[in-house]
Amino acid sequence: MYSQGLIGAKTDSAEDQAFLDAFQKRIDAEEKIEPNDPMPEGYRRTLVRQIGQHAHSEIVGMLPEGNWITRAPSLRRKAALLAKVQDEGGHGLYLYSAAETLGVSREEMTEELLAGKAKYSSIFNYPTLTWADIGAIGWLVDGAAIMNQIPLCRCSYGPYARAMIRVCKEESFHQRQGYEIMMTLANGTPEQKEMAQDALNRWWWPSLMMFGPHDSDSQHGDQSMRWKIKRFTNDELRQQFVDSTVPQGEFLGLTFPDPNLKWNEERGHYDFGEIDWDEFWRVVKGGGPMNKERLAARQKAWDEGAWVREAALAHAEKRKARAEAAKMAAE
Ligand code: BYC
Repeated sequence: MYSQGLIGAKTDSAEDQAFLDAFQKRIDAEEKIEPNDPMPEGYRRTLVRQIGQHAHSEIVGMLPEGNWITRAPSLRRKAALLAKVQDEGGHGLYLYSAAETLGVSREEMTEELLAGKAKYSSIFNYPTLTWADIGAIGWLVDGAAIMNQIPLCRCSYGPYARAMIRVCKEESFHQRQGYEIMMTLANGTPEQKEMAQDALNRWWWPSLMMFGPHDSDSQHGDQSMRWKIKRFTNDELRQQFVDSTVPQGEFLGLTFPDPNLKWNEERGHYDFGEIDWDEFWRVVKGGGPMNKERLAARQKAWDEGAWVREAALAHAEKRKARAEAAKMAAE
């Protein structure tokens, strides 16, 4: 399996135990780490990997929903969906900027994505087949994203934590617009209720996969918890998501596609069935239903935007040359 996050890595950092201990002391004291602060190379790489993956997820995540903007059932739904998809684009931009504070450029991150080296969330490799999928994405996918991202507002790295505050506020509007679509369908005609149920059937398990592998298989989990990049483990967040989402589904009168889902009085949590981890790793490694299409769409956007990047560079060079000429003339 490939691993991202090596871009821009320095190999010459001298990190003796005293340096690592002093850094951990700052983390344990809940101090925020800022871009120019000394930090272990592993901390920097972990953040570049996670923030880069997060940024790519937001941008690739515009594709499944963007697919339905022209087919939204009313002007009101279209306006809300347009705003949501634009918000996701904005989240990608804040996150690329947060990652850039760690010494990696957006171009490098994009090249890693297009080369298939950088990951993005597995959830965006599933197709959006009906309008109900837009409801299910808002309700479940944004719901899972909020569960994961609220604790990231307390991440030890300042720029990531601060970017998450606005992102979470916007995700909360996204989740409500999705749930409202599901509510309308679930209370509509039998065909509409069936569409809502079908969307729940297809999106439930992939939404649980968003939280990553079991804690026992999470490569980065323990270290990221020690560094307070992550505040909860993958399994803890998944359980919180199940506990808060099941009553919402029951309120809609829908059934979750998991015969093992039931309230466990003793634990004070819902028990649920085992995720299909073969499917998870297949999708993560590029074998999901939409992986090829998603990367092809990003490649096309990157190629078609080349002239904009070139024009911006040429403009910057002209301005610099003009400023230099004016300075020389003044001397
Ligand atoms: N999909 O050691 P682990 C959104 C990878 S978008 C793909 O547990 P970690 C939205 C993981 O990267 C929100 N890959 O990793 C947008 C690692 O591989 P590498 C997206 C996954 O980092 C539009 C390996 O598996 N949210 O809100 O400790 C519309 C082992 O995992 C996945 C974020 O990106 C996955 N699901 O924990 C609507 C949140 N899971 O890197 C909504 C930020 C794991 O060694 N990210 N992998 O090659 C995180 O919180 C953490 O990175 C994760 C994984 C919990 C996802």
